[in-house]
Amino acid sequence: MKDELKDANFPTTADKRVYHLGLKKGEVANRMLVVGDSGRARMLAENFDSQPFHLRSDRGFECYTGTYNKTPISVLAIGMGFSAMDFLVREARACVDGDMVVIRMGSCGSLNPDVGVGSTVTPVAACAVTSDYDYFTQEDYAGEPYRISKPVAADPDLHQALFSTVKEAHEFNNADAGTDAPSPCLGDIVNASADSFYSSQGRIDPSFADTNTTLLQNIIDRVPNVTTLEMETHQLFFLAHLANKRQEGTGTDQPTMQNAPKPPTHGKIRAAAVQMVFAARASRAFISPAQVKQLQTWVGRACLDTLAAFHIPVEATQTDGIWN
Ligand code: R1P
Repeated sequence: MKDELKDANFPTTADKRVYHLGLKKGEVANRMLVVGDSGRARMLAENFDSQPFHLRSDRGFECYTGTYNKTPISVLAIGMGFSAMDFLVREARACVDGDMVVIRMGSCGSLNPDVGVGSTVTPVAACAVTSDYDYFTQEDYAGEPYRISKPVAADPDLHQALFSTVKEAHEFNNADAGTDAPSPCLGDIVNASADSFYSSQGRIDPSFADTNTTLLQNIIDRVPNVTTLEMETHQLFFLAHLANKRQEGTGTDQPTMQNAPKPPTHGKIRAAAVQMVFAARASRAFISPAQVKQLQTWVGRACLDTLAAFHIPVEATQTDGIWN
């Protein structure tokens, strides 16, 4: 293989901005709150101590960086899906020195009738549900149409900190009051992240040969404690796992090469997620706009409180930023 093909390059612009997020060092804080929706990010940024830095990239990624309780935090809106989370984690990693502490706050569907619309879940782990493309294009293929991976864990300390803050906020806001269905606050469930909103989340669409009528039951049967479905959390936990392996000096496919690239001295990625149940898959109930607004407000503050209070060793924190 030609040498230049062994290491696909990491594109940056002339002024050292990562290509898709449009950000450069100093514009992103070590503590990140990641959401899918631009309006949700804007609303969260209203909690900052003062007017934050804001950048929207040509690719639609948005970043607000400011301070919350005097602690630098970035709120990022990334859109949807595995690849959006991949761009975020890899390109933000290239912009930040030291540890990265990342919370995803997103919406999800519930597979459990006891976890209704308006519930909040803080998953301990997430698995991936992906189409096995060969099943759909190859004759006599022996595999199944969808692959369900083993779960990858959240960072245990960040998960615990996030869950206890969310639970306290849930009780304080009396979040169950006035709802018809149960809306508990759970911290011991597993999430399934799917590579499609439709096929790999078991939505039946007569226009496509998705072969997914038994998929939701398969997920429930094979993944203990699986409760929610969405589209990004597994990629976040998975990339944190890969980054932390490199920091430990393992996980390279070139271990014997004398000039094998050394892991950058970046620090760890610590990741957790909180999910708000917008859709109950069995009853087909969907959350109301008023409920969304209320839920996002207190869950968002719980995420910001968790990030601001989470300990990062001083030497693992970036000090040169627009927030100084
Ligand atoms: C689908 O409507 C989107 O909503 C959920 C899913 O993961 C997917 O991205 O997340 P967000 O509310 O963060 O966008």
